[in-house]
Amino acid sequence: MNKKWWHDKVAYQIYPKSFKDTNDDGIGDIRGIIDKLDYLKELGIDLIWLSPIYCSPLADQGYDISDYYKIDPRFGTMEEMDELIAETKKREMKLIMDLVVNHCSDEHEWFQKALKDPKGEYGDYFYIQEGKGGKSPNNLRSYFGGSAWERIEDSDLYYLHLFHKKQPDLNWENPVLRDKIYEMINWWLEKGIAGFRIDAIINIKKVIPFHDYEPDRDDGLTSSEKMVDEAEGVLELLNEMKEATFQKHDAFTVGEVFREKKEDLEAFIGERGCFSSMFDFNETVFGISEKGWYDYQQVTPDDYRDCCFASQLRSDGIGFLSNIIENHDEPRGVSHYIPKGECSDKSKKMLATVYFMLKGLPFIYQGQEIGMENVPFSSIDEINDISTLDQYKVALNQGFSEEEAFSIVCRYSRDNARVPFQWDDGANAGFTQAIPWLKVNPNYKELNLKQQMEEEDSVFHYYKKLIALRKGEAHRETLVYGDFEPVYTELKRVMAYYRVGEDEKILIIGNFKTQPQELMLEEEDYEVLLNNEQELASVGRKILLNGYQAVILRFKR
Ligand code: TEU
Ligand code: CA
Repeated sequence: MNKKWWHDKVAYQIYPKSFKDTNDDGIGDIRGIIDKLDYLKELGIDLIWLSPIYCSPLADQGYDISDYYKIDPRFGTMEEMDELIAETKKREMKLIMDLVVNHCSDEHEWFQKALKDPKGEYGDYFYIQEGKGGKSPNNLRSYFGGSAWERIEDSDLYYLHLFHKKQPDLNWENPVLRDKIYEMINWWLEKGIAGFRIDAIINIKKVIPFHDYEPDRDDGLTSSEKMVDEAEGVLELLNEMKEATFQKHDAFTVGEVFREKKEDLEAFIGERGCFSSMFDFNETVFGISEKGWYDYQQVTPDDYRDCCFASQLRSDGIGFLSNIIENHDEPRGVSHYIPKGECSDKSKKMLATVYFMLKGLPFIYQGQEIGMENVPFSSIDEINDISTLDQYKVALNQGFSEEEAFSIVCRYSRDNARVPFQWDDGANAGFTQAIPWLKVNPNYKELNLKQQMEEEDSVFHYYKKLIALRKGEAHRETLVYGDFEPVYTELKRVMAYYRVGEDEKILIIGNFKTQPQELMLEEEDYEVLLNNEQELASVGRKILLNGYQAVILRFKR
């Protein structure tokens, strides 16, 4: 495998609105990120993914962009953005931005012009179609609920929005639009950013002409996923984009790709793939049913392991996946993957250990490094996320009571991960002096960075050790490039694998049980590289893992 500059990086996702507020308006800002760069450096981060900070009505928290060339004043100014780019460079960190080009905001100038003259030049930037006998052009359902078509006032025309109606889909069949997008990408790359996380990109290819689908719920609609799965030719578009932009800049790109066709993995992330990497969502979407994500069932430890391993084996010899336990669209990893009632510092460290050493690029979502947990929301009025509000409606329509519907949508709500970062035990967890845009998790008094920095065996210090181990000279080669080999898969609630290097084999094991588990090692002769406890009980080749113990062991080859 040809080595690339990004292979050995540890990445960190910042959700700017909730990271750090410096001007006391309750909203995180670019200045707050600049102020915390030294903190990220200390943690060991060298690649930062910034969720959108472009001009936006924030209907979908910035994933609805009204000007790709401007910074939203709530986040700061272009001067501050330039400063952020310069300050990351100074610290030898790479900064990537979010590229949201499946859709833009309905407040974008392009869309405003399209509305004025749907048959004109800008009309062709979007999917604007005539209705069918007073109804929308087809029966797709948007990901955020309701029809994916919105009627344009005083006309029989509709525009397509696979997400919210404030996010009209851009027409990728139009070469003029594509050039506009490529121009914008190059403009940012020339400014000095290192690449992009590419939003919802699998959705850019549509099935045209639009046709109706067999309804999958009694609303008569069908998930937009149906059309996306049926569409052919997304890779041609993505390769064109790569050649026109990323390739020339040796940029790093990580795609938000769902449900790609198995045989296409190489075309996405292989040596000549259209992206550098893509997220592994195999385990994150496990348990989400056709009915909608409100109906999701918690993943068991064995399912979690099997999903991760399947992805590892699938990408073996092909390329680098990006591994996560959470992001801004999901519940907190520790609340999602650790069985209810078993969440503790120890189990949090165990989960961190087993996902972090998988082959690929580890991403940490803000707050994960201190073990932030889901939020005990007390009423639907505390929820801001449009997607959660939609699923709440779906659940009500399915016959659940308000109380039930609220309790089930909370489990997977995107707002679990979107509440402010817990910096300290002061007012609003040290995030802001004002009223935060989203409530702070009340557990911040006991769970915050300041306290964890002081406590030597905190989750934070453990993440530091994990990162240092992964990036340290001694084992980097094995932990980045070594083969992945599953082991002890016959044991329940154990997640274990080897990373096999030239002259060493590194064994990563986590016990997903509160009870101890016994394990027979291949050899007696090993070195303990990391342990989430003080001791490892052993007799010869036999080791006894305590409940939720995790260890990383090194064998010579
Ligand atoms: O998420 C895409 C998204 O919502 C997917 O889960 C979607 O359901 C999938 O493509 C269907 O298979 C991204 C962002 O991360 C999210 O925050 C935005 O709301 C969304 O795109 C729209 O930009
Ligand atoms: Ca602010």
